[in-house]
Amino acid sequence: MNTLLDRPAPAAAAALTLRRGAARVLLDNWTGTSTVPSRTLYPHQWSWDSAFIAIGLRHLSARRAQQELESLLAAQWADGRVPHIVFNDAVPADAYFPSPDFWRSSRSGATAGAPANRETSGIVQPPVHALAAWLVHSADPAESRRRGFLSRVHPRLVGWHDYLLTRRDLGGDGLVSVVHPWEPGMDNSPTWDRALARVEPTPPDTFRRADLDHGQPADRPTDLDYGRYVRLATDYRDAGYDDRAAEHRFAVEDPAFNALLVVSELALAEITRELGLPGEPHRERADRLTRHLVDTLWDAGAGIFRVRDLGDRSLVDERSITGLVPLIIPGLPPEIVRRLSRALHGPHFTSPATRLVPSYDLTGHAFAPHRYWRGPAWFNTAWLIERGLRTHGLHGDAARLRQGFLADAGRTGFAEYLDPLSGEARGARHFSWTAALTLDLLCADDADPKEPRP
Ligand code: 9WN
Repeated sequence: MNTLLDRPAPAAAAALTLRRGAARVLLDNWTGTSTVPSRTLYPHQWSWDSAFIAIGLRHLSARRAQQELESLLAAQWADGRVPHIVFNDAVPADAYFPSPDFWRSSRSGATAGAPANRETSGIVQPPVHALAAWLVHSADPAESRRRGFLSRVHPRLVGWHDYLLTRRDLGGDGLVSVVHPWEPGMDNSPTWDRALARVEPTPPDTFRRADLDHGQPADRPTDLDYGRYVRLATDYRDAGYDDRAAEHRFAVEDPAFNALLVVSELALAEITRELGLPGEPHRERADRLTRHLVDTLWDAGAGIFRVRDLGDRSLVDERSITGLVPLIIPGLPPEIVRRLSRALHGPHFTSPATRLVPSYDLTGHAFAPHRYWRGPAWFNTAWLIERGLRTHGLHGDAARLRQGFLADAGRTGFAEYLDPLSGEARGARHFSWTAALTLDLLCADDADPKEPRP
C-alpha cells in the first residue's frame, strides 16, 4: 500500500504539504462554477483542462468535480461538439485573445447548434471527459448516484463522441480529424508545421495577442503561428462552423486525440453499464478505433505513432509526445507496448533534467526547450503516460515517473511546463491541471488503473 499514513513520517509530511499546495491552487482558481487553468494567462474555462481538473478535484470534493464537468457540458452545441473554451462574461473582453467577439458563437454557430445564451469558441479539444466522468463517479459512487450525475452527463457524452466519430471523420478511415492546431491541445507542435505551412497567415497588425501580456514571447507560439491560427478560425467561423460546408485547409489525424477517444469510449461503456444499459456498443467502437489507429498511424519502422496530414494523406516524419500517448489504450498489441516503452527510454525522449516526457524529440530539427509544445515537458501528458505504463503493468516505470512528477510539481509551484534540458519552470505558475493531477498521483497506487483509486 502506498497511502499517506503508511509512508515514513518525512515522506508523509512532504506529501501533505504538496497536497495542501495543490488544493490551494484549485481553490484559488475556482470561479464558483468551474476552474480557470490560470488566473492570468487563461481566465476562462477550457475543455480538456476541465477534464483533468475534475480528475484531481474528485479527491477534494466529488461534488465540485461533478460541477466542473457539468458546467462545461452545459455549453455543448446541439450538433454534439463540446467547445474548447466556454467564456466567462464577467471577464473583460481584452483579457484573452481570441475573445467572444471574434468567435461570435451564438450568431455564427447558430445553425450548427451553438447555445444562444453562452459564448464559446467553435473548435474542440481532446475528449478526456468520459474518462474524467467515470473517475469522478468512482471516487464517490453513492454521492454520484444520489445526485444522478451519470444519468445527466451520459447523453451529452454520447452526443460528443457521436459528433467526433461522424462529422469529424474527414479522412473516411474511421479516425477523428482535428481542424485547428488548438484542437489537439498542443498548439505549436512541429508535427503541425507541414500542414500549417499551406495556410495563408492573417497579418499580425489585424489582431492583438493578449497572451504576450502574461507569457514570455520566447516561450509562446510566434506571430506567424498566430496569423495562421487566426486565419483557420476565421474561415471556420465564416463557414458557420459547419464541418460539411467548411473547406478545411488544415486537417490532420492526431494519435493522442484518437487514443483519448478510445479510453473515453471504454469509460462510456462503464458509465452505460452502471446505468443499466448495454455497454457493448462502446467497447466495440473502442476496439474499432484502436484497430484504425494501429493500421493507419503506427510507424513500425520508427516505433512510434505518427500524425497523418490529410492534405496529402501521408504520415508526418516527426516524433512528438502525441505518438506516445496511445500507450494509454488497454487493448494495444503487446509488441507496440514494448516499442513505445523503448521509445520512452531512448534518446528522443529521455530528458537530462526531469522524468517528465518532452513534448517533442530532443534530437529533432525543430526542438526548442522553451517554446511551448516544441520541446517543453508538460504535466498532463506525463499523467497520461503514467496511466499508460500502469495499464500495461509497467509499474516500476510508472512509479519513477510519478515520483518525478510530484517532485517537479512541488519544486516549481505547479508550473505549466518545464524546460526539459534544465528542469527550469516555464509558462504560468499555479497552473490548475498540474495541481489537480498532483492530487491524483498522490492518491495513486499500483492498482489496475481501471479500478477507482483509494
Ligand atoms: C489555446 C489552457 C490551454 C490548454 C492548451 C494549451 C494552451 C491555448 C493558448 O492553453 O492553449 O487553446 O492560448 O495557448 O496549449 O493545451 O488547454 O490551459
